[in-house]
Amino acid sequence: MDPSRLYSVRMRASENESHENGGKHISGGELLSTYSDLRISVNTLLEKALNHSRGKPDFLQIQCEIVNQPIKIVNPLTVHTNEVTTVEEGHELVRNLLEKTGVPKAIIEKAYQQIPEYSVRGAILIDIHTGERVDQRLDKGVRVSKMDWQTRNFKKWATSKAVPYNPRLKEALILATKVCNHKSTIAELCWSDDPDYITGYVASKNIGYQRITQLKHYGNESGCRIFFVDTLSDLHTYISYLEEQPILVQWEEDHDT
Ligand code: WAQ
Ligand code: MG
Ligand code: MG
Ligand code: MG
Repeated sequence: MDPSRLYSVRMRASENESHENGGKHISGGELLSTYSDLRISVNTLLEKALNHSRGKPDFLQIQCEIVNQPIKIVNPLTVHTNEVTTVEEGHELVRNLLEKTGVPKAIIEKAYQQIPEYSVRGAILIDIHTGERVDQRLDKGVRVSKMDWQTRNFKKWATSKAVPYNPRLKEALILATKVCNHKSTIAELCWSDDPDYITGYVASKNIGYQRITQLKHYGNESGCRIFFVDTLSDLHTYISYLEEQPILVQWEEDHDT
């Protein structure tokens, strides 16, 4: 990839109406592409939108724009898979892991009480001191973008870690790595809104990317993406980091030792 000419490519798709007109979110995606790979990149996101378990889109938008800011290279979070046998066990583990990252117990419970209220196409930000949602983005949430991981390097990493080549894991690990790389992020909690995917995770800089094999039941279309933050006064800077700072995940063998 020629880092001097990278494009940010973003896709969003919804059913009935566009997102801003109340349509149901089907799919979103973001990547970085060279100019010469733009056709392939746009097609990758088009395929993602057209073949989605949440439904067929009536509204679909793909946008390409050149990245002007310098790109930051970041090592991926360490991945660990926790096998659980029930959804309840999964959420018990979520609570334990979040506590380990430094989110207070009462704030974790408050967040859980709020989860059913959220139906957003991005992430919501919860302040770890108050337990209140602070992003004020309503049903949009904050969409993290301008991030990617070159396929060859990802495959090298996956082979070395004996992780199956899973594009969903790749996507989520890129996002979590970017989000947890900011000092104001205390932890992230996520599971998919896709009815056919039940593995989720808790991530932070310290505990890494902790996959949990069951965080909901098959068929359930309620997802979750919460960033627990300690941002105080610089919320605007934090959100612009999430949306604007270009990040390339890159793994070097000797980084892990
Ligand atoms: N920025 C912010 N929020 C996002 C983004 C983004 N770029 N992408 C998705 N979300 C939010 C949005 O609200 C979605 O509805 C929700 O997250 C779930 O997104 O095996 O597939 O893409 O290790 O459905 C995690 C486990 C899978 C992967 C998560 O999420 C693994 C997943 P989805
Ligand atoms: Mg999506
Ligand atoms: Mg996704
Ligand atoms: Mg989804």
